[in-house]
Amino acid sequence: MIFVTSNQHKYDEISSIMQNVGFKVQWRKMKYQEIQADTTEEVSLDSATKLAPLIGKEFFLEDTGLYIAALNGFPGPYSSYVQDTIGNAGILRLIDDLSRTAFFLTVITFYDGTGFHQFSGRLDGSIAGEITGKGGFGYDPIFIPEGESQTLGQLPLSTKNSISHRRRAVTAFMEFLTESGHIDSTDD
Ligand code: ITT
Repeated sequence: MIFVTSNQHKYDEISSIMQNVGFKVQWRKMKYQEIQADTTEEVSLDSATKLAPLIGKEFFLEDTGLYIAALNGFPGPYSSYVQDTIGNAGILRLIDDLSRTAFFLTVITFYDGTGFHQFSGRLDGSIAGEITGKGGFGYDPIFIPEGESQTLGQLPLSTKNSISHRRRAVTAFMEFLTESGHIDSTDD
């Protein structure tokens, strides 16, 4: 199964989750243009729709956003731009003494050769007081999952992979593949 992403961390997380249960993942390393839209679902579907004629066979991609309640869901679909501009330190400055409730949302879009299917996964938690931990990537050092006392930057990757937004989206995706009796033609 081809997974299109420019992000090595995403590939590592997804391939480890899927390969553990017997799905092969092939990395198509590609940076593609993303539209700015109101939801992560729209961004993910638009990207897949543009890539489908180029790839010409089944593949999936995913879009992830960090949604902060006190900022009305910002940065959400703008997470990539915000990480590249103000970064984690900028997010901490924006939140200041506001409520720290937040969640990650991953939306996978799968192209099955004719149509598109979406699967999402969410991880609730809160924004940490400071940037902590060297593990993970992106917003991980400022995000504490619900029920944990450390950030995703501090927790082992195996813990992140067992509870994450990405894990939940991938699980729904794999259930769909199994239930629909899907045979991966890229494995041949
Ligand atoms: P693609 O090529 O797959 O688009 P990307 O890194 O641009 O890779 P996104 O647009 O989905 O991916 O990511 C939006 C931002 O959110 C980006 O800055 C990521 O570093 C960050 N991010 C994504 N998943 C994350 C995770 O599991 N933990 C922390 N930050 C994450």
